Amino acid sequence: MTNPTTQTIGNFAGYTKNNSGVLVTASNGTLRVLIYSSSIVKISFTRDGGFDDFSYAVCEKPQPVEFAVNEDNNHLRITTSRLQVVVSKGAISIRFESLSGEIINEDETGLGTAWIGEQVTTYKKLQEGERFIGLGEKTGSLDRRGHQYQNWTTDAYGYHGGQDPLYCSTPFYIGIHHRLMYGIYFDNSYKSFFNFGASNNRFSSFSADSGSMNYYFFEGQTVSEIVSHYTWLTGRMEMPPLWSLGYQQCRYSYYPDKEVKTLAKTFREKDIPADVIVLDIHYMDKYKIFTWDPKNFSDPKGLLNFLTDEGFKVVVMCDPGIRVEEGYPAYDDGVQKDVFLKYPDGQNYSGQVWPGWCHFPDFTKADTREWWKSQLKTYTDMGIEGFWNDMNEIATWGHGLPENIEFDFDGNKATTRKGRNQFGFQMARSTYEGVKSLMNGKRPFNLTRSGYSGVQRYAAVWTGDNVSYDEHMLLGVRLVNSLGLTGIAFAGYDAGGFVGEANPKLFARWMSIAALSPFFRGHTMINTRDAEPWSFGEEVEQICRNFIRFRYQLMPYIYSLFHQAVTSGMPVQRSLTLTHPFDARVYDHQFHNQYLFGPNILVCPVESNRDVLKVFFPEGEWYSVYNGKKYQGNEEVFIECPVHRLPVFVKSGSVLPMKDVGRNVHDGSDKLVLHVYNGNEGSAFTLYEDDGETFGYQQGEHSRRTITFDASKSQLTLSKNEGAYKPGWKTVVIILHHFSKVNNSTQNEFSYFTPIVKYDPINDPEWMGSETVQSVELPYSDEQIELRLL
Ligand code: MIG
Repeated sequence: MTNPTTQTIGNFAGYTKNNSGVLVTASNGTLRVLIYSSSIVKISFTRDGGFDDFSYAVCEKPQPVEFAVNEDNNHLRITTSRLQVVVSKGAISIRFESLSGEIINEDETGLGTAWIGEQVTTYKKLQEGERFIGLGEKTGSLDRRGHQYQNWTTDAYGYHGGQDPLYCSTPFYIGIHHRLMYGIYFDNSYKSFFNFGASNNRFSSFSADSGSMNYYFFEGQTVSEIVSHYTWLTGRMEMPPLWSLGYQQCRYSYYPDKEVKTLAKTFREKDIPADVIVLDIHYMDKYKIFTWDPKNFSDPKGLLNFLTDEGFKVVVMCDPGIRVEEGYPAYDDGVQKDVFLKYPDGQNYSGQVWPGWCHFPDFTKADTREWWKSQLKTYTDMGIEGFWNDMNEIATWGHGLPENIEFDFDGNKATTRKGRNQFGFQMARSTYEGVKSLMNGKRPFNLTRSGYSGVQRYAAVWTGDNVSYDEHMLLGVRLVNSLGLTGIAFAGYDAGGFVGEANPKLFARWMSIAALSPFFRGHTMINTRDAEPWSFGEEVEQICRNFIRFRYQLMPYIYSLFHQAVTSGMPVQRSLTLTHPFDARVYDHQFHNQYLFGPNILVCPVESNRDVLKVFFPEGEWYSVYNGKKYQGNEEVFIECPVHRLPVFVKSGSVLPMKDVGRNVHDGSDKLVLHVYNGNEGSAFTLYEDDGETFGYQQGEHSRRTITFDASKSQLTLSKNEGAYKPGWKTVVIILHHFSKVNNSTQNEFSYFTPIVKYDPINDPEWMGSETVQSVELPYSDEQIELRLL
């Protein structure tokens, strides 16, 4: 046996064209170019003539699109209406060009795609000034240039700011240079490696331990277009239940049931809106999934009824490990139905985790998914609608999952080496598909810790066991920004931090930021101090109340943002690279935590102990949410940010659809509240509504209305209701910021927030601030509604 050295498919020998692309034969292998759409091309290399096209991530096929193939002495050129793929004759090398011939991305000549033994790598030329974003749940800077990463799903308890890998593997990134950009999705679930010019000045590369070189190249003019292409290919989320967008209260763990009830009551007594109480592992009997602790949760149905009456939903912990114990129904039934992961000799694999020695369902097997569903029925029968998939990296004591465990892979047999990265994804899928089919048309909420590209179709993702300190809070923001760029719009972090304990200021700041994130949940580790909104004193309680209430006011806006994620894959929490990819300031570490919450709200996360922050305002004008103060865009400005005033700004010319707050997301009044922020540029926003709980919206049971502010005519229009759903609003309240008096308007002092009881006006006279606004009330109707604002 010789030591493996680098091997390629060699030199161009010839090609054939077919309906969906081109097959290029080379001296030592084959290159296949498949056209998925005019902007999406799949590139595959093989040494032996075989292509492995099985993929859990990809859910689309090549579309019938026009493309031309031309040949000259040196190149083969495949042209769609958006893109040219140029294959060099001689040593195979690929270049992607725009129609006008600009190089968007190209193989590094001389390196190309190559194997060393089983390991396969594609090397791309590092372009001048090239930046890299995405790759999902990866620590570090927004711009990944100069760094390398690994995809290998890992239980990363208490991870640090530079740790890699974490829980999710999503091998998709976006490259940006010279006012050009592209996306690459490497469809290979072996342990994979990305190098963005780390320790070299020649190439960026992606590589896997084994398996095929299959990658998808996405052309696009904007980052959102590329994210939309990627989520077309790997799928998008369905509408989540509205309640899951409310505040979720978690801890490891609330027990016994009496404590859960007290918790629920306290939210109501304190007038802090909340929708969910999460039951972590202690609800189970000795950590065994599908059971209830007979002492601490003796009457689960009674508890659920109580919580339902209080307006709460419940999310339950779902661990994959099934305790090896005869007489435990899930175990007996699982053994009988043969659903577990196995060693090559057919023995079920056992690993140790909370319940003791466990077997693990092979979620890559259809029968196992069906079995998992039959087990979950015990929850859905009780009326539980929320599910939390944890420990699915797979996490076991010892962190040494053997590599020879066999996965069914839906008939494509694989080992841990290929299966591990897919385990969490397929568990999330099994849970989602299972409970969805059991819930009679109601939408489940599903949360997962581990996942792979495409997991957005089945679950929200949270960033696991973060740590209670300021830098970790900001890291969480960047992780969610990056998950959004990687197709996972419904993501969040443990507000307050999981490991360790927050101090009052940190907790307040964390809750303020998290209130403006897609998935909003407070959580903390076992044996830590209480971490509820009221656990840190009266002032912190009021700050938490203020920001939780602000989120609830914004719910019509937030829900509409989720609908954008459903239709186009657009993230809810938006890295500024989505709108300003070529602006160097966006990547500057001073500003790289900033994001847009939807198109119109700029959030500037900042450490809890800082009172002043330099903020980068993108172009346009921006208004403080506290006092309406106006800031010019395209500037960097120092902003005061005492702990009760996270820097948050609204874009001029925009309209925020809002509502009054009740105890949960479904509560409130029958007033639709439109906040209009004056500006020279107008805006349009689609207000999306539906019943919030069924899949009827997929059959037209929704309401869509475009809210347009036409700045030149100073006119606000709410277009006629489209769709079969009729929202229950009776009144439209229009609140005009920075407008002079309009017909029939009343003028008043306004604030989204309520004063802090113990607030010290001497040290900070602008405790929260307020502004003078005009308001107008109109009757709501399904017909077009117009208001002149002159
Ligand atoms: O070994 O269920 O990340 O959120 O509270 C720890 C207990 C298992 C890890 C999760 C965390 C959860 C905890 N779980």
